Amino acid sequence: MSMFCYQCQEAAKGTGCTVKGVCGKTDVVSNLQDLMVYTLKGISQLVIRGKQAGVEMPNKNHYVMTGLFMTITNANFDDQAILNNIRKGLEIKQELKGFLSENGVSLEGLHDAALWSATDDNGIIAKSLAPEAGILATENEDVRSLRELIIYGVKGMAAYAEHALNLGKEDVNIYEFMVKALAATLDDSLSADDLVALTLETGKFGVDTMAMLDAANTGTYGNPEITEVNIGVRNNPGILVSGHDLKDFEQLLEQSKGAGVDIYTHGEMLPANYYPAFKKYDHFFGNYGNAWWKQKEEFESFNGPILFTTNCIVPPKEDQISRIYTTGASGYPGCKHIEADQDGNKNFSEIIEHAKKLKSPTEIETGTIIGGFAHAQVFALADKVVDAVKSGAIKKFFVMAGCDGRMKSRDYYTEFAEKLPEGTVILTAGCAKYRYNKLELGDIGGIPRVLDAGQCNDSYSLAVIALKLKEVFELNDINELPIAYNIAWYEQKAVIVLLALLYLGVKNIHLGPTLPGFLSQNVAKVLVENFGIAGIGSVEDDIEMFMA
Ligand code: SF4
Ligand code: SF3
Repeated sequence: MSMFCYQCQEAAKGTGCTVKGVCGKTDVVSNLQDLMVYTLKGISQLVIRGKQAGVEMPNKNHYVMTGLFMTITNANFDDQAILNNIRKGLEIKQELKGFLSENGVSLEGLHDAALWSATDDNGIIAKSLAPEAGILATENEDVRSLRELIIYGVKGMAAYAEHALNLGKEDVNIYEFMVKALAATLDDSLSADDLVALTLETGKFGVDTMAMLDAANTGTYGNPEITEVNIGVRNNPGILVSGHDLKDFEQLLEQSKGAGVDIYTHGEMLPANYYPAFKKYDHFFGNYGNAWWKQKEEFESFNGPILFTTNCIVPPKEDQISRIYTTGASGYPGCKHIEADQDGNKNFSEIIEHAKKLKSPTEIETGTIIGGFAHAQVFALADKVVDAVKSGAIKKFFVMAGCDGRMKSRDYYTEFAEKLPEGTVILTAGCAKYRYNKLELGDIGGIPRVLDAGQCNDSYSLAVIALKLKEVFELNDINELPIAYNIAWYEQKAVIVLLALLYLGVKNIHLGPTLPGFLSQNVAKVLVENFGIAGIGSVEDDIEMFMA
């Protein structure tokens, strides 16, 4: 075994990747990512030590957040970028240790994660191979499972918090929670019950983070509105933008005005089409392609350069590397990385000039898809929706938010959407939507049967809609609503979405296509018994069960 990672749904054999990631991550990158997290845990323990002694510690919140973000699935494959960031972390640890000593705070009893250091890159690489830096260092399977569940939740939280920060919104309570949670995963005195409680608290901060990002997005770009998105192409050179960061998207749109280059969204950037502020750009044409895992073929036919603002990157073909640019927490060896200046501004001129030299995109689809059903838009239609429920025209809503992935078993979700009976409406968010957002599922009295709220973080919108419906129908419990949850997960953002829903009291969520490999039998049992979490079965059986 040269690595161990089980943080995503595609973990080899459902239990963990041990030689190379199914995602394409090498053992070197995987081990460095583990060491990155280990270093963040150490920094967190140092911060907590100072706090407990009443010392105001230097603020390292942004470093912790970005470090976590760099380790989520399919965000960063660049060993050098991760190595550089670990080096930075070691400097921070030195600074914090010095600061504690100067303030008379003892370093005694601190974990190796806080204490270790290395003098050069060889030392860092050697440490990344040390057993204590890896996930399996926690021997008890249940404790490991809970610790990792918390860490993955916090990774997703960090990603969303960074997007909010890019739009000028942050919340120190969220950062402090990340630090507390990371430090707690080093604490052997915590019982399984303590860790279960911390898992739920992670969900609470997940709700806060998604609410903050929602406020940042809608406060900056307006409320998403019903939009028909063009999925064809135009005869100009184009730039394809993937990932989740709207600030990057805006900066590219601004800088490419009048350049004769069209901008297209890809994957999780599709919901950018729904925001009023982006509609004023004539050169913003529409969406090209599907969910992340089809990118190799779609990037081939796109012909132009691609900008990754976040995950999900699939290791590209050798001859595509020169056309792919990364920014923010994302990275891939050989791809040009665009850094922000001190004010957060990025210069995209190179990618714009690059686009001008390349062919316009080859058409792979034509027509439009509809979306933009985040909370404000759905509230604007509330009377219609409520009437449809009261009249029985809508019998049930299905929350089918989350992620897509390349596994064949995910055909389940397309088939499930196709076979849902009349009178059902799918509420979606995240790249899971690509499994059914191009099907002809019709509408119910003008309400489309697939309502797309936006990106995976906009699952928050779906929770807000559910809470509003609970109020309108004067129910005591969110679980009394005619809403079923059939969620597809893949990476750690889906973990924070799931924990957020659990915190909001949503029960009986079905999770697929497989349950997380990082859930031990006992932890899975806790989730089943307390929250009614379940997997998926056959499409027919599941529909019958949900409709009963
Ligand atoms: Fe395997 Fe997923 Fe980890 Fe990649 S992120 S190494 S596919 S478990
Ligand atoms: Fe998709 Fe990666 Fe999760 Fe934001 S782009 S949902 S998988």
